[in-house]
Amino acid sequence: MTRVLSCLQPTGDITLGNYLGAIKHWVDDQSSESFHGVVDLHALTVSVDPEQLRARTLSTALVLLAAGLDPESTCVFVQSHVPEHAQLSWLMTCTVSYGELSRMTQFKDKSDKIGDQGFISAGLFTYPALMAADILLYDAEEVPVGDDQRQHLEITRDIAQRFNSRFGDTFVVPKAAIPKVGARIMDLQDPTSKMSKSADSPQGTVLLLDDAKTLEKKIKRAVTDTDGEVRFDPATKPGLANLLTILAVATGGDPASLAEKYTQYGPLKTDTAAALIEFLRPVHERFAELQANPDYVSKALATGADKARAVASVTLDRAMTNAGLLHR
Ligand code: AQP
Repeated sequence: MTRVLSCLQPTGDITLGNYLGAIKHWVDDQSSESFHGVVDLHALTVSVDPEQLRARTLSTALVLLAAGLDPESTCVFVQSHVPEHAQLSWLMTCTVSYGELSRMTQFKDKSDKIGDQGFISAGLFTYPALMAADILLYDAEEVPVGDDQRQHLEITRDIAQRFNSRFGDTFVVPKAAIPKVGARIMDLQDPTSKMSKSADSPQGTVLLLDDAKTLEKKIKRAVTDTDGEVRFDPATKPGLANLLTILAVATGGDPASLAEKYTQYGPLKTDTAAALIEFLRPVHERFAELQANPDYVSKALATGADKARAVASVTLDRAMTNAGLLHR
């Protein structure tokens, strides 16, 4: 069985992009070798209200369980409950170079957004080291992620290989598993930008927990183009391609074949909204059930933290020993 790890940041409300690009695949492929975390330490790299962070961490964990991760077999945990992440992160910080960190597009994008006058934390610069620790602690062979995470996987592989060549075989070098359809869901109002939790685009961002009416309104108002021809062409018709992709994932079809069934944009939007509402209904129902059962959620997270620590502590110990740190 393949050891799998992938995580989610509690940086905002979970989007349809997070679900289609990542969470759905975690649920479909889950096993006793799957580890999925809510990485709350990453959310501290930008300023955030403590109460809001706590609430988002809990609701993100709830979403993972509502989506169908089974905490009896799959390990579902909160990153800060597993101190090994922060500990290994220092070793990773000392294994990655300033130059490599400077080339990360997420640092450039997020620091540009904050601007020269704002507070750019050192954590926003060094977070790839923490992310490498998140992955390498679990000896993960595969990391199922959306397309935006390619650069993070590359730097993690580079860090693992460098550490292994300096200190001997310590880490499994992981590879990314990126879905064929739905790996990059775009903003409905700006289909050349990725749909994102922290983007300031309320009409362009479909939230996983949007009610049916809101969802329908957002899909129907999605930006398309004016040539009126229905075909799957992400380069020249990104808005339409995005809708066809959403419809394809919701119905288990293929975007190019689905395009052949339509001659007008209106019916495509109507069908996409209807399919999406049905597709998300079970997640909404389960989320409401779990909200009413906080004991179940806290027990699941406590079990997840114990299971995660049992694996992570062994890897951390191996890495510390190989790097030359003295045993107590
Ligand atoms: N638009 C997307 N399409 C497909 N997959 C996506 N993912 C994110 N956006 C899309 C995938 O969701 C997983 C969790 O992402 P994350 O929480 O680690 O952070 P992210 O990739 O930076 O996601 P966001 O929503 O854009 O968050 P913010 O706004 O905080 O930066 C990952 O597997 C990701 O690929």
